[in-house]
Amino acid sequence: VRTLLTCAASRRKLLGGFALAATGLLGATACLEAPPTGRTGSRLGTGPAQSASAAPVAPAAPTTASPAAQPTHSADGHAPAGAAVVSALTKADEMDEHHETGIKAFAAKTQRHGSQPLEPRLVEGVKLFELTAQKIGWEVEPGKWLPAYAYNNQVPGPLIRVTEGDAVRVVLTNRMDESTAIHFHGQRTPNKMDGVPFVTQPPIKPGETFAYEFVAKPSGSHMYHSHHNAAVQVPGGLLGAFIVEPKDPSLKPSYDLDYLMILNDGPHGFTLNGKSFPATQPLTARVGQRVLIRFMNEGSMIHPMHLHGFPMRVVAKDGYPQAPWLCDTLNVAPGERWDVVVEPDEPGVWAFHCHILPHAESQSGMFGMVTALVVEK
Ligand SMILES: [Cu+2]
Repeated sequence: VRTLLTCAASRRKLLGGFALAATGLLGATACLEAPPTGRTGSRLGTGPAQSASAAPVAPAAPTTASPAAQPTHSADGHAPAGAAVVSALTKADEMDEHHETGIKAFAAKTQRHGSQPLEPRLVEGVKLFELTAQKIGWEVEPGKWLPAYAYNNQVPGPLIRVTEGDAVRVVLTNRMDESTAIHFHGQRTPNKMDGVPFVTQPPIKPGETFAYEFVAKPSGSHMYHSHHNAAVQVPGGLLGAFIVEPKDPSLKPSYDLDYLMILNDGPHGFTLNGKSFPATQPLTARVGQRVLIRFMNEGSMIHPMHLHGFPMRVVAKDGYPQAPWLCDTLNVAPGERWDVVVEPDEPGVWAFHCHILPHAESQSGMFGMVTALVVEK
């Protein structure tokens, strides 16, 4: 099983030819769009990525074109006629250019990525993981640095992977100017390790350290995140994946590649694994490989994740195995984890995005929850 990280080299190689493929992708996307209805907003002006809260973002209303820019319609009422053709084409070109620029920038480089595997120290049979919560700056898309909360300077926090039945100790040091606590979402911990301030423990104050100790169970795709000032700390970055491999490996679905897709929607905009398109990273695979994708929603909104080209076979919900079923759009609600397996049989660059379209695309092009599954022969 190759992990998210070991895929990086082949991902870079595949993307060498991405610009060409992306032109095709742009063409296909453009066909589905309504004709331009007004001036093209600037990327910074219209992208909900700039939204400063987790409140739902209303779809941008089409702006009314100025009378001078209004195309004169021909008798059939559809195509602009005469001089208006020139004006319409100019507008179309402008909008297309914005879209193309975004696609060509994919997968844009930004500093640092989250979900780096965290190696434990073995202390008397216990797997000890160390986390430090700190406020940092995070590059969500090229050049766009935003204030973030982070575990070990990453958004999402480091990937913790253990095996069912492991004795686990997660030691959290709080280097922030506010209190915090960690909840291991989906784990059946002793009550006092549940991580809810004033319910099961006092808040971990600035400068303090707290050790969470429990036996990892049940298996599956789980999460850890702050449970204190959580509507701010979690969208701000205090979250991570907590994967528990089953003790009995025969209970695992069979797969060749293992990808994480952590959704978030807060002060960083709409993000996949802490980055917004075009800085999101593609998933890469070869024809015939079985690709496991672990969706996790740490945001406050539902995100119907839609993969072009291939069905997704759902194999687990919240870490619990399910009788498999097929879909191409999967609602991932806040707090949920869904594991799916995809078996691509057709090479190409396949769009992969949230289907609440204002989370993924504006008149100035794609942004937010957009990535691609890049399939090589
Ligand atoms: Cu969405």
